Amino acid sequence: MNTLSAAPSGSLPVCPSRLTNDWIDQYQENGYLAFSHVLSPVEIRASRQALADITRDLSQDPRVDYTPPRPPTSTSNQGGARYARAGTPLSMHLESGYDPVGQDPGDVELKVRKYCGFSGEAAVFQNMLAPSSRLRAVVDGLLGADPLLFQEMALVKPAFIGSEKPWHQDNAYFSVMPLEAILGVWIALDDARVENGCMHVLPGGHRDGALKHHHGVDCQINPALLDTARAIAVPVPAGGAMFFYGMLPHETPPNRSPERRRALQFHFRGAQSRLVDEEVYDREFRNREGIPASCRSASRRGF
Ligand SMILES: O=C(O)CCC(=O)C(=O)O
Repeated sequence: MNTLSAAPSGSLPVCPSRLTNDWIDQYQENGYLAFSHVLSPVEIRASRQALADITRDLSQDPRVDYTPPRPPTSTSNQGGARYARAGTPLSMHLESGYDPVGQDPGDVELKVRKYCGFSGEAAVFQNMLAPSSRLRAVVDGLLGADPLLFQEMALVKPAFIGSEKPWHQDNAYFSVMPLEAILGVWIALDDARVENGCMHVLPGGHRDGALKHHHGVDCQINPALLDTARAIAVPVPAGGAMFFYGMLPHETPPNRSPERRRALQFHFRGAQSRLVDEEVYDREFRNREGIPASCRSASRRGF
């Protein structure tokens, strides 16, 4: 892994209010763009506070559905306790092996690994997604007018115990066509560095087609299928963001550092894209040998 060629987080370009053709060319060439100052310091603070409020609300409200942790296994990082508010998309997932019952919300917050469906919970999230926002100026510049937000997660790597997200292409998890019409936005709420689990990408890898996914600790690509010597780390300062193709292979390593790493992630699809059924997607998202390569096809085939 070529971590030395990663840009120091302070040296990212400031997010432009409008994308020039040079930026668009760079996106098409490398499969991603990374900018600082997508969120203001006020938005960073408000986002962190909103996640803390969600943690307190979910972990203290007896009406919320609670799933206790499963015994940790070496093969899955998804057996942690979960909270979900019925009738809403909001849920919160904790790291494996942690029992939050009876714990202080401040302690629980330090063990969260993921929030789903959170954007309706605070104005700061709605504002950053509004058509007039800096974030949307980039998304619209890359995907065209009126992109559709179809997935949102806040992804956290707690200090010392944050688990890895192995190599994958986000399109392996979806079933949207055409494949180029998906864009992920990953926004750092803390300085994201190699040590606390920043993004690592394979520049240009979005042009190499679909790679076979299987279920290991997560739905992932066998690294032997990737030229990981080409991989680079993409450190991003708090408030900065990476915009990337759904076909771009990427991963984040575990966090063994004392610094927590929080991020927001949104997925948009182009206005003309469409959701297709599994059979249609299997014909589209297949590897060089013609084998269906998505996470769902891996589940069906038992790997
Ligand atoms: O934030 C992370 O650690 C991983 C994000 C990611 O790659 C994903 O969820 O697709």
